[in-house]
Amino acid sequence: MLVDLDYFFAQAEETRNPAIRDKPVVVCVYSGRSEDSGAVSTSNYLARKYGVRSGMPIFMAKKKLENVDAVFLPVDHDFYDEISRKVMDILRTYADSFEQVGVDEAFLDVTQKTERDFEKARKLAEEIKDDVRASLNLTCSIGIGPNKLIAKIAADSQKPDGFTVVKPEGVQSFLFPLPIDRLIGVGVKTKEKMQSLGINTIGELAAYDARKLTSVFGKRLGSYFHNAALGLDDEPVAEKGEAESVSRISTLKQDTRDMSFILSKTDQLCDEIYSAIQKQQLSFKAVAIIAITTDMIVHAKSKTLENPTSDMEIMKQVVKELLAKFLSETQLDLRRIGVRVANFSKEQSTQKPLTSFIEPAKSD
Ligand code: TTP
Ligand code: MG
Repeated sequence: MLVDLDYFFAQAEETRNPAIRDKPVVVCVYSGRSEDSGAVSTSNYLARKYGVRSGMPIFMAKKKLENVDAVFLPVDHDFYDEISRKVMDILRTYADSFEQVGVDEAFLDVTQKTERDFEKARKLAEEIKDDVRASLNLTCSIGIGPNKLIAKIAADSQKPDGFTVVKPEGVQSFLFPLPIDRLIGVGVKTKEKMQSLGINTIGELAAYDARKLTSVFGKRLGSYFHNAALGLDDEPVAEKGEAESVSRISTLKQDTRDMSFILSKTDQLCDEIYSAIQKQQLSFKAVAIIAITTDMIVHAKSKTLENPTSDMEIMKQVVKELLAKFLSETQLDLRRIGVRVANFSKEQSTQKPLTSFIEPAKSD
């Protein structure tokens, strides 16, 4: 599935100031050259009704919202990044494998989790939507499909708060009527070129002679367009770079701040994480807890170890420390608790890496 947050920057602004929710909200990148020079980053759906679009000059957006009680705000990337991290922390826990793309989007491979059952996937997606709304007061749009390409197009096809499921047998009837620029990789220029060949819909692209297509667009792109138009895609969902982590999160049987009660849950989560990372022979160097208090605020506390380890007792011990620290800082009960380990290295090294002599252990 692909999860995409709705009008992300503007929605983030609404969460910190709910009073603006029923007004057009426009988030802007001010260039600083003159008062209104710069471009619109994004806007809420109310502003979009007036014709405001991402990338539009600010003065034009102001013109569209003349005599309307609208809110114009400067971008605050630190704030959006913080919310993005919290969202991704939640989403990650629902996936067999997870791939964040951009600040407000992620692919979740849920093949195993749902046993390839699209009805189970539908229920899981509903759970995810409820979870993101309850924890962070944000809506998102979700697309479910047999591969990443279809999931992405499905997610784009209904917004905001959208939900679109495309089963394998429904792929072609979903895709074929769509205009070609809904296909990932078809921009303005490609669209014009295809239109000059008489191709206007994805169905027409699928029916177009594959050899002719490669003679126009080259071998690589031509065969991509041909396969994509047929809904074919086999790219795996894979977390890129070093950000990889494994996490599990769970709702407590009751709201509580009882240490031993919570620890019995985190121990269980640690066991699950341990079996997941053991299979891949990974050592970890960072441990975090994710705590959602009864006010639905998501807190994360993490600690970086001096050396990578694959020892589950260390994992549990650090979780205990972090939990004790967190509980000493809040008066509230916990509603949900999660554990995350990260900073993996492949070898089960017992030897101290050189860096451990330079880098002191830090906790944040
Ligand atoms: P998108 O997911 O493309 O847009 P969105 O979340 O605002 O709206 P939608 O409901 O259609 O998903 O982009 C995510 C964020 O990236 C968006 O909130 C702001 C930023 N962005 C820009 O700064 N400039 C742009 O031109 C676009 C498209 C996005
Ligand atoms: Mg979005």
